[in-house]
Amino acid sequence: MQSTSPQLTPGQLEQYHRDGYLVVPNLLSEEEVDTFVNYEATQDKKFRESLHNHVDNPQWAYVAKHPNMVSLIRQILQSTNPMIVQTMYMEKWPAEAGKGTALHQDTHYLPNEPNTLMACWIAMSDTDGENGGLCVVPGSQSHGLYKTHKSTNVKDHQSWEAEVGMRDRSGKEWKETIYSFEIEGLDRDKIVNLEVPKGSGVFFTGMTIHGSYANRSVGRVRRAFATHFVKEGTWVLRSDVQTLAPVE
Ligand SMILES: O=C(O)CCC(=O)C(=O)O
Repeated sequence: MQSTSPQLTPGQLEQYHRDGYLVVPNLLSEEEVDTFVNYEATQDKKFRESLHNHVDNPQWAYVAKHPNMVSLIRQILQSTNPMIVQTMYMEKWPAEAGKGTALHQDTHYLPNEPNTLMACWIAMSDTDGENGGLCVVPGSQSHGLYKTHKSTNVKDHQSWEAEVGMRDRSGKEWKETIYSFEIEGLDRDKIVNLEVPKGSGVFFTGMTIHGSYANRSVGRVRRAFATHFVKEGTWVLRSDVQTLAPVE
């Protein structure tokens, strides 16, 4: 994908809305991915705990605002000015049996009104089921928010809990506990392991069930950069990520 304003075909858009996700090849070049990965290798890992590195770090902003991705986000959200909510860079090393993220819907983590949340997850190395690549449940975006419990598969998934502040449009504030959400009673046969090569991306809705498992490969690091977007005018309730960033 070389053009600065790539567009999805009607067939790709239909696929996105039907399945709740779409894999798009070659969003970033090999060189662009290597530049980011090499930069991150020099950084303290604590840096990755922030969800707002795209605001003041040029390397993170470069990926989060990449024109190939933003052009497709604009098209999917039918929005001239989509806004960035948060960014995450996730590395999973095989030697440490790097754990994954229990299967969830992003709306559990990022309630927003009206719900326009979506994500673009870019593979920063070759990824697949073996090295803990992204998996999705096609069509799951059409069934509302599923019930959850705290993740229980400790071999595969991180397990954590945190308290976050919430603020609604009227200024009312309260606290909520969020945790490693895991969908209750999920049929594992419905889970599809995606094979996403380095530089390619997966666009998915905030209601699409997705996650990942541990890296069980021999020597293949799984790297991914995820950016979460909403349409302009959307209210994100969590106060720690309420300040949205424009895409340019
Ligand atoms: O890559 C993963 O392990 C999970 C990513 C994820 O949950 C997300 O990007 O929203």
